[in-house]
Amino acid sequence: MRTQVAIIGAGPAGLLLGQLLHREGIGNVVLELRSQAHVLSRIRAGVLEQGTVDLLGKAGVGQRLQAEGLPHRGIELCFDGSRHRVDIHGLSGGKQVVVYGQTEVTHDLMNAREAAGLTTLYAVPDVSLHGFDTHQPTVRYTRDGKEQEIVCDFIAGCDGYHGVSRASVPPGTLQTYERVYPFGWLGILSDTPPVSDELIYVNHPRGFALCSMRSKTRSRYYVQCSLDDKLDGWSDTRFWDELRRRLDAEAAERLVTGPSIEKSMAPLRSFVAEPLRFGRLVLAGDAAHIVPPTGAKGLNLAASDVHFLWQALGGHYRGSATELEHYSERCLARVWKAERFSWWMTSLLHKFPENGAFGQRLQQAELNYLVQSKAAMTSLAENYVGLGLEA
Ligand code: FAS
Ligand code: PHB
Repeated sequence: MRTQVAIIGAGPAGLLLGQLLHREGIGNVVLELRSQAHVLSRIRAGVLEQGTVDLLGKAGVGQRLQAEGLPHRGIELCFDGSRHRVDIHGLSGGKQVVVYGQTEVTHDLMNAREAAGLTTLYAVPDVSLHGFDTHQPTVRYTRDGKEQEIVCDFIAGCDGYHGVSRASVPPGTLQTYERVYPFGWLGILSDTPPVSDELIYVNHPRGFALCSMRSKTRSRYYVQCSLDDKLDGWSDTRFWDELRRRLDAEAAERLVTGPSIEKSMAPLRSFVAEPLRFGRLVLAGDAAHIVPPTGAKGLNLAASDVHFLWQALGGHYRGSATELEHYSERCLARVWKAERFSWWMTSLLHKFPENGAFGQRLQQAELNYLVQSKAAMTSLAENYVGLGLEA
């Protein structure tokens, strides 16, 4: 088989890139390790920056998002038993975020890809990348017991943190930066009305909690948990009790509980691989970087990488090499600012026993300063809505 761009991974980065390239008349094939059903079963991000919303519109998949997405113009910080609203909209010069689950984004992109009759190979277990230091790289995989090969101009590695793309880069050509956090997030999805109209980020002596949502009738909650915790050790009852203990009295009273329809644990890390391009192999999204989800940046960073990659590949086929040459540095400028913000939000809101009583008091001082300082809340607001693409 021959195509212009072979895309590895059918997560939001791979599917969004495939859609944008198709609308540009650039042929592409997507190869995905897991089944389509498995990809759709994963519950992940929930908050979209306006830039991501706009890009999904350009990809032709903004209709349901416009109809069902929930615009959010503020968040609440809860600590010392009370909640403080941060006026995201007012402090960011009128910007907002939209709550719309990553699962729905993926669904919309898959439907659009299918409607366009584009090739997506699911459940491909052994993808390997070759010759990306030449102008004719290839991707190999097995189907029906026979080795298959795709000849292409570019390989887009959109296969996440554990994917094959970054792993295929020759040793010594990648510089990586990583910070692993000493805790994880336990998340629950329930068909219960959200405890509040806006997201509540909680700093509590027992640990972090987050109250989010997917719609007016479907809630998404998280509690900080130990890396030693096991999912089967967290019954629904234990989860709801723990969430209630971390909320302020009014929210705890108002919390509507119910059976979980999904429950999962995720470790937290900050990670960046540099550069993002190796000849005709380019990395985008979680394949290149990971942020702790506290700042709601993971999916949005994947979208901004895809924006730059769409411009770079489009430029190449129009005869301009500039955008491709600057792809990595343009992505990394934005990635590192989001890494900083995600690290800052995580450091501010989670329990770090190793930081001791002094560290805990510093957190309290920073939270009290934050909610009393327009300048500090403005900084939070402009990062939360997302810095501009060229910021
Ligand atoms: P993805 O990981 O979404 O997609 C990569 C795709 O590549 C997957 O479908 C995978 O199956 C496939 N793949 C892997 N190896 C392959 C191979 N060898 N061959 C072919 N395909 C391969 N972000 C937030 O903003 N908020 C959150 O609450 C949040 N929660 C998260 C929870 C978890 C458990 C994880 C892992 C991430 C979470 N994130 C969250 C971040 C998440 O939303 C990512 O930023 C987003 O999925 C990035 O999209 P992609 O880059 O497409 O990577
Ligand atoms: C979510 O709804 O899954 C979500 C929202 C905000 C975050 C992280 C996760 O910061």
